[in-house]
Amino acid sequence: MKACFMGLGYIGLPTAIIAAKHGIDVVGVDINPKVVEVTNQGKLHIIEPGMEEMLQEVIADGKFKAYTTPQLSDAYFMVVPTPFKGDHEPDVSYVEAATRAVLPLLKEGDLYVIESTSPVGTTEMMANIIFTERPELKDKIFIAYCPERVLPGNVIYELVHNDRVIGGLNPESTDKAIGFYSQFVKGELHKTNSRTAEMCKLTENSSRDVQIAFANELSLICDKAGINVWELINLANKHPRVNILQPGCGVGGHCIAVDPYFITADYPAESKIIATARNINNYKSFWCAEKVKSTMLEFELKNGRKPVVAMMGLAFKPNIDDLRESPSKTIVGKVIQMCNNADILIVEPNVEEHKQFKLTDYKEAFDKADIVVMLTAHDQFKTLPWDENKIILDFCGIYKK
Ligand code: SAJ
Repeated sequence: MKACFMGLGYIGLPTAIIAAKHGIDVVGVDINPKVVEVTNQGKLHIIEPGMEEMLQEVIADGKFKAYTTPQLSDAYFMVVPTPFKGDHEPDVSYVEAATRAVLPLLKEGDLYVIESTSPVGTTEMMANIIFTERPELKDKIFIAYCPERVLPGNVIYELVHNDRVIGGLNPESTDKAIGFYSQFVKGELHKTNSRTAEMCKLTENSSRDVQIAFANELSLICDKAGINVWELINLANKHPRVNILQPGCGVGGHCIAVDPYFITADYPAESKIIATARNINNYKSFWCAEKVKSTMLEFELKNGRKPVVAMMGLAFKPNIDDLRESPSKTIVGKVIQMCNNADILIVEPNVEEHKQFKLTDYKEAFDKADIVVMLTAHDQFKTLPWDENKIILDFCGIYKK
């Protein structure tokens, strides 16, 4: 079977490489010629441990090649972005464009799969487009929705070992898709229909957003109640059936902070907890920025000078270099905006430089600062000893106090 992956991003490229590694002839397609060029040179344009060697192997074995246009295959995978347009309205135009690009190549017996996180009903919508343009293919090709749930930074392992949900437009499509994925997925492949598979992906991430919102709400309550929220959660989790997640400075990334809107946009009257959780997690970032501002003002009133402030961490989660949709960045921007000509030192140990912010070494920033703001729980920050002479605002549980 020859497979064509439309979209060579964080998910498409690793999946294409893993499939090729397991002997499948793979064509990778991306609209960005630079991505195609760099990939064919055996260089990764995304950061994923161990992936570059694997790319070079599958290119050398002649099992993988990247193009800017789709090539005749037996299975086509839509792994393109599904961003927002307007006010949190899902945008499936990239999925539609990729579908229309492969339309002329589709033939009887082919498999068409959407992997991109999509609103419920997208697979049916794309099937209508296919059968409108190519009526002779009706009930002659297999169509399914198969979301991925890999954790950035652990993609190679999880792509092979995670269970997957396989949602066919009909049972024979589910079986056809299972036939493909079973060539390289060692996790269990769970059968369902396309709508349930679409909703499953959104449900997984929305459930996590709600759980994080509960932890963030606790942190606001505890700040007012004079309780250490880290100690509280640690104690509550001693209960055999309680598992409260950790408060943070907000929720970042292009998954947990995004996917819940795919549900609230389509089911606004019903999805109340999901919508409120999103608001709480967004509000937490503003609350943190206000906390920094008021602490800086108190310092100035008490000491007769503006404080030096260290903003520790720009990445959206610990120990990665991904700054996309990061609440830390939002907070740093707000603090700089609100507290003009204060001395703000910005730290992100996982990136060399940043086009918007001048970066300072984390030890130097910590030593110089009057106020230390812990935003992202990078391991490096855990080596910095608590210092009674500094004001430390720990929004991400470095010191748990
Ligand atoms: N966060 C907290 N407190 C916590 C856990 C996370 O504040 O207790 C924050 C993180 O700091 C980060 C955000 O939430 O800003 C999201 O981080 P994450 O650890 O949830 O991971 P992601 O977004 O990198 O990956 C998630 C995963 N989904 C789930 O865990 C249900 C991953 O499996 C998905 O594949 C991925 O979304 C995706 O692509 O959908």
